[in-house]
Amino acid sequence: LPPAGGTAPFRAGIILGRHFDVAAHIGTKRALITGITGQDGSYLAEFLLEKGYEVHGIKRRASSFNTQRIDHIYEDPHERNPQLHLHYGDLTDSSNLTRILSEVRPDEVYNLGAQSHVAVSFESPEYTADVDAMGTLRMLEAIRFLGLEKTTRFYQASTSELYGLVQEVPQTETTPFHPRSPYAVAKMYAYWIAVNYREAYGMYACNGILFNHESPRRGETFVTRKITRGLANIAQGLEDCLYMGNIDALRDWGHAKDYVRMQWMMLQQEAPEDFVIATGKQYSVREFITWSAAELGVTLTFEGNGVSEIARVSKVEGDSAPALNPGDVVMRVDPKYFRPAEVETLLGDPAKAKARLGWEPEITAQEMCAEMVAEDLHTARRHALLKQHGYAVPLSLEAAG
Ligand code: NDP
Ligand code: GDR
Repeated sequence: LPPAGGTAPFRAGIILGRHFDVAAHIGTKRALITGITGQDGSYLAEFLLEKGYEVHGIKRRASSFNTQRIDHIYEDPHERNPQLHLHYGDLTDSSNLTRILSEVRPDEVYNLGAQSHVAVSFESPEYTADVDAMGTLRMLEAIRFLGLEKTTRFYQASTSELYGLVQEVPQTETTPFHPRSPYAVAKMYAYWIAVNYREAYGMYACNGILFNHESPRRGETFVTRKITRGLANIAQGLEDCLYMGNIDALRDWGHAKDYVRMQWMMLQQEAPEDFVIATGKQYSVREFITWSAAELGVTLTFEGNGVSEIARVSKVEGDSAPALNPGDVVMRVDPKYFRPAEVETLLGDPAKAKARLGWEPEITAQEMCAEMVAEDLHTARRHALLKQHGYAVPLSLEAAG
């Protein structure tokens, strides 16, 4: 059943989501993305629009604008035939999700919305469970309630955090889970409820077990972005020092652009299956700090051990770090950022994704790091210029997590 036709009412950059022009969209595939304003949601929306999809996204109401990552693909609904539609909603609100699903009747749902920060989940465990675990159930149940379970395909954003205390190296689709945070436990419920709806109702539901993936759009308090943004600011004299947690942690880092391609590929198969998405390469947080500094022309020497370690500048080359001199301390470990239970090491084996879907990551962790530093340096240079001319710098130095 198509939704009611009509022109979308639009105010202040947001489609209020009740109606859209159906006639113009017959034959076009329709996708609904929860978490469209996040890192993955923004890349996935771009990707699906390029493929000719009509894309709907659920956006939370906030007291200030929160669509920065998708502003560049935003389309004024007054234009003819817009392909991107935003709906106000929240994964904690069943009636809202049911209404949006009944209006959009999507061919594909990508459930990316989540309280996605592991450290924050220790601070807000109940909320994390409500959004990440119950939110997934609400989406699946709304699809079933509306009778869409045989027509709507469902992608669940599962995570390598499920492996937690790892039982096998590298981790595959069959490695046992041992979650180590309220976030991972909530995501474990989401994983199994997606499997359950597949088995119980024959629903096309897939879990993508994605290892860490980053980009210039990564949230500022995840470790890679905290490092690239922090060091770029320090290099330009906007901050003094980067305070870090466990820099011995090992991760398998890929690029979000590569990973959203695989999210789509997973829903194009004949039968639903779960896949590990990873690069198969592992590096430490300390190595990521070293690469980022090198991109700024700065060589670092680490002193101490993981608990009271510092990084000192030993050499500065080029013109990216005018504020730094040999001897400066740019990083200190602060145990405040240690987690109550840590995931020390993760390394994925993407062999199944390669064999079955022909998927391989195209961007290396080092290339991604270079891209992130370049973008953060560009912003830091702009901010340094503002500061130099006496203007306020829009810098949020709060780097919780
Ligand atoms: P982000 O934190 O960048 O984005 C999360 C999105 O979820 C944002 O759009 C956010 O909205 C939205 N959201 C948060 N709470 C709610 C809520 N209550 N109701 C509706 N939407 C909500 O995450 P990523 O893009 O990095 O990750 C996407 C998904 O993939 C997440 O589920 C994450 O847990 C999972 N994942 C991520 C990995 C990674 O390395 N990036 C690896 C494995 C899994 P707002 O913008 O308003 O905050
Ligand atoms: P993670 O990503 O917890 O793996 O979850 P994050 O970048 O937050 O941490 C990676 C590792 O770095 C260590 N670390 C620090 N982390 C942060 N955030 N800040 C620090 O100062 C710091 N110092 C060291 C962490 O302890 C950890 O070991 C991400 C999220 O995107 C999840 O949603 C997703 O499911 C997993 O990746 C796969």
